[in-house]
Amino acid sequence: MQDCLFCKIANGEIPSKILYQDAEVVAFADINPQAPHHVLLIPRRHLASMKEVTEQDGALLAHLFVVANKLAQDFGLSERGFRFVTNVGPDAGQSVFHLHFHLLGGRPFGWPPG
Ligand code: IU
Repeated sequence: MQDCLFCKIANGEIPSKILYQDAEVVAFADINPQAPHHVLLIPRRHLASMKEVTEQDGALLAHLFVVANKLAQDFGLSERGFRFVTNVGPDAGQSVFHLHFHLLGGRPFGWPPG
């Protein structure tokens, strides 16, 4: 999608620290990390948020979760744990309107989130 920051990151128009990519998904380091490990995982296909996800996206999202698991393992987060979240809309603080999941780890997190 034109003028979408994360589409531009996914297709290499805007540089980022890419940690994983394939035909369907891209994982890159968050520019403003909130934990020792803070990675964003996105589908290449533009979806504005989780609100646009349908049954047809099942395989894509399963794949994205498997990639996230693999990255968490690679970062050594499997034993202590990690957080995997997506923000949807204003109350959740969504600021970029291309579906993305935050993979956060390397420190303890509070619950409920602020
Ligand atoms: P949010 O869930 O929409 O609030 O998350 C957007 C994230 O995108 C946030 O953590 C930003 O630090 C991150 N980000 C980025 O990694 N690169 C950018 O150029 C911009 C935002 I703008």
